[in-house]
Amino acid sequence: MISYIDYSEEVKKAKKEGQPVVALESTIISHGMPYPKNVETALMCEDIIRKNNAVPATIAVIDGRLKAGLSHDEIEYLAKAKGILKMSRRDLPAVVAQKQDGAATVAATMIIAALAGIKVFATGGIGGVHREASHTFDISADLQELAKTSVAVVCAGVKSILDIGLTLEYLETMGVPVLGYQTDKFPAFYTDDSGFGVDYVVNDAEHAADIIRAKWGLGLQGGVVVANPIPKQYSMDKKYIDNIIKEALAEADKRGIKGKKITPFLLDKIKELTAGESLDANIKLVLNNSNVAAKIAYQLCK
Ligand code: PSU
Ligand code: MN
Repeated sequence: MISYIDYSEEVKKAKKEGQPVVALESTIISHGMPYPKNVETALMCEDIIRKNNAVPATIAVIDGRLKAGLSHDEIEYLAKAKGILKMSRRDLPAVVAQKQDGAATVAATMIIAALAGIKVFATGGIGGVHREASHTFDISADLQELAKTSVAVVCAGVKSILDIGLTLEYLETMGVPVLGYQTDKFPAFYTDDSGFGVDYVVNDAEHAADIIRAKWGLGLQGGVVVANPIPKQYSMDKKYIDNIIKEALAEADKRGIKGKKITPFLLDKIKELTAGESLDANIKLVLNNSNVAAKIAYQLCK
């Protein structure tokens, strides 16, 4: 069988020694944040993971090679280059065969992490069921991936640019447990409470690892969502951000923006309308998720 994956030195070593590894996605670098905050954040996430005795594996495809662990230069490249493909499950075969570059979404990162034997993945927010999905059919491939690929995803919930209630229904249908990390409230990315609950509350990383281990021990394939709220001191005002999101959605509608372009468009618009406050919140919550993911990966290794 052809090997499609290249490991960074530190990931190779960690795998050999049975050390914990945490995957990080790259769509957030190429499409989720502006330069140079995107590089700075990506590198800070890696450092937080190392400080917690785990090894970071930022994931992307470069020249058709699946990368489990990127160099500094590769991260810089993905952060700066224009027009890097936002790559989900459906894009992977063509990107590999045509030796292209691709920034990995949550779905693509889960696939590559699973191939690389990585069990835990930290990101900002997962994709979900879009508002008006009943006629647009826009449901992120991230949800199907969570249904079938066995990687635990630590995130700050989903943004209310999506239909949070329908996203949670979809996860229930697909058998994906949603664990609240030290909370019974499902977080809404910029805010720590979406108004919806979680399935199970976990008190700490060990508790989360116990449930994740039991899922896979039972032979139940698929992911687990660990919903880790943005720290209280950084949580934005709900009314304020809801109004901004409404405005951003109206703008997207007016311009006819659809499909894979909609999430990056809305993120950028929200950043502009909040004069950068949403970007600061985004950075804080990703760092917080990297911290928790490293702790869970460590517990799973024990
Ligand atoms: N949510 C964010 N920031 C992001 C994304 C989602 O707050 O950068 C990215 C993730 O990579 C996620 C993808 O997997 O958007 C979902 O896109 P779509 O809805 O097109 O599947
Ligand atoms: Mn979509």
